[in-house]
Amino acid sequence: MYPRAPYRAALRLLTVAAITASSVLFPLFVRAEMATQLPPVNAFIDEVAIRDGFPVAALHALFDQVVLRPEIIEAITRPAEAKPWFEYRSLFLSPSRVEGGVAFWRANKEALALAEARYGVDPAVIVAILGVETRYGAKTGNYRVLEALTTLAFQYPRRAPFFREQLEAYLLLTHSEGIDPLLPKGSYAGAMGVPQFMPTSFRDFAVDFDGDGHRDLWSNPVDSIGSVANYLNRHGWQPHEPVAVSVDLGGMFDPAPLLGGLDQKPNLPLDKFRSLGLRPADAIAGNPMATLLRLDGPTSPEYWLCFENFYVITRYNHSPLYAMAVHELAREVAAGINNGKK
Ligand SMILES: [Ca+2]
Repeated sequence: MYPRAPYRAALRLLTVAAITASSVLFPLFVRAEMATQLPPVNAFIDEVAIRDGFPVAALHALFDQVVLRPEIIEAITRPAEAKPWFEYRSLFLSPSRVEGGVAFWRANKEALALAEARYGVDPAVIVAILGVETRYGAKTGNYRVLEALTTLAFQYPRRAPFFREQLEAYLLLTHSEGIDPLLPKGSYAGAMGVPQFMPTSFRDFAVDFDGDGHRDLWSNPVDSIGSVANYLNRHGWQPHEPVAVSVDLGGMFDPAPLLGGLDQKPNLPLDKFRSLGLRPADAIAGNPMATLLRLDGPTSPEYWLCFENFYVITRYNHSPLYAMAVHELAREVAAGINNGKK
């Protein structure tokens, strides 16, 4: 039943009053801000249309449907990597994540064996990366990738060039893969699928590992496994070499001058650390290049010697905390697999 006319008029007045009041108090909630209301978005569209040969009208029609998401700017300014190590570690080393890794490994053992044969990468590390990123594909993110990348490209000045490059790569990627760019979902930063590839990584390193003609990182664990292995291989993974080893300082008073740089690139031969009295918890063969890392334990610092493969994992996510979580999860999942074989 429709309200009678005088009632409708009163309702309209009330609505106008409510909107006016709320736009003073809560301007963000009045209505969503559309991307094409921002002049730089329209300039970007015109640029990309010329550079990549997209029809300009189609791009404008696409971005007319893109809503800017202020909550993404909030999320990116408080990442998990800002936590101390012992808190960060507990997020990723839970028993359920270890058990999930053992189950994922068993369900995908042929693809993992093939990835190791083709790319030389330890299956435990591939499984652990997928576990840390998305719990083996269970949590791939609920933001529209197009909206996340557009918001970051135009409302996060600190990294605008990076996200504009990712946005352009995303348009090219969805075009070449025949995907509607409005559909894929991902993290608040626009990372996609089981392995959380950014668009440039997807274009450069994703592989169709099951040979069905599509690179599907959203729902296909086989393509995801091959793509992570290819990514690590292309960033210099060294087959059968160690990642990191916990180290006893052997009474050294101040290890600070030995600590590696921010990027954890190995900078000294292991024998140098051995000669200074540092004692690795596990035997390490040969004399590989290493770097010393200090992490915040719950009561005192932890020290680790990290090798080239640790650095390679930081190419996936530029954080030593991330690489160490991957390394420890890989070890625990591998132990679970080996226990099951006995
Ligand atoms: Ca495929």
